[in-house]
Amino acid sequence: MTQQSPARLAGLDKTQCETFRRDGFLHPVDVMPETEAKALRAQIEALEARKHGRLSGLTRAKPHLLLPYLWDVVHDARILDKVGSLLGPDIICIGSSVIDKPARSDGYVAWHQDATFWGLTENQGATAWLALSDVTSGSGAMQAIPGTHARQLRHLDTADDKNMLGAREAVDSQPDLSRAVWMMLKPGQMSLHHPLVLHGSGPNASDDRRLGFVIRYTSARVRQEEAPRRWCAAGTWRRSPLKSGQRRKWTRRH
Ligand SMILES: O=C(O)CCC(=O)C(=O)O
Repeated sequence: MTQQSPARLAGLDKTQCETFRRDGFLHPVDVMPETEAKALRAQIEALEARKHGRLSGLTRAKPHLLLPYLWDVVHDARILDKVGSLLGPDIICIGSSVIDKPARSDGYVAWHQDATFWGLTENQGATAWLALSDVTSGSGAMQAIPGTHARQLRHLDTADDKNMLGAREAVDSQPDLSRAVWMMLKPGQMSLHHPLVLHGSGPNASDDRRLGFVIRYTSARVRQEEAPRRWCAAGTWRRSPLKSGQRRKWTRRH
């Protein structure tokens, strides 16, 4: 796997791991310099320009399978080392997406738990939400409610097309919004969230788009029970033994 930054150890520290386990999410986590995130954004925008200004839904779903520069992000040790701190050395990628909220748009993401439709054998996972633009309360940052990752809640179809979720779903109960935490990010930072933590986001009222590249990782022992044939793995990784002062290498397993 290509190394993209100078040798260093880049796992989460103990406090960060404890925060994720306690709250079900963690932010902000530095991944790459702002300039690098902006260069990724520019690559996506160059592609959009060639595709009449907007990526199709098909291209935005699992785009790392189409676009080498996003494949590299999925495999980037600066992300894998941190996800590995939470999930252990064997990790699988079960999906990715480019999530876009255009400037001054009214799309929102209703309060939900990601695992609702995933059908996983266990919720040993973490979503890495990498910011490619400024993510603020005004641009529609995600919010999450600490400690809601302990159990699966019932969801319903909101029948609202402004709800950007695939099944227009929302949790079937009123979340305690007084406990909600904003997950604001600068370009190049990510948040990490558990498959069961309750989260959502509002419209983008800012003059810039809110753009994120989102990668779903689980432990490699996790299987999809309900639709095994649609299990969509881009590969699993094994972590090399840690040697003092060296960067860890991740190699692909088949
Ligand atoms: O991008 C957002 O606002 C929400 C994304 C989300 O729900 C997720 O990544 O699980």
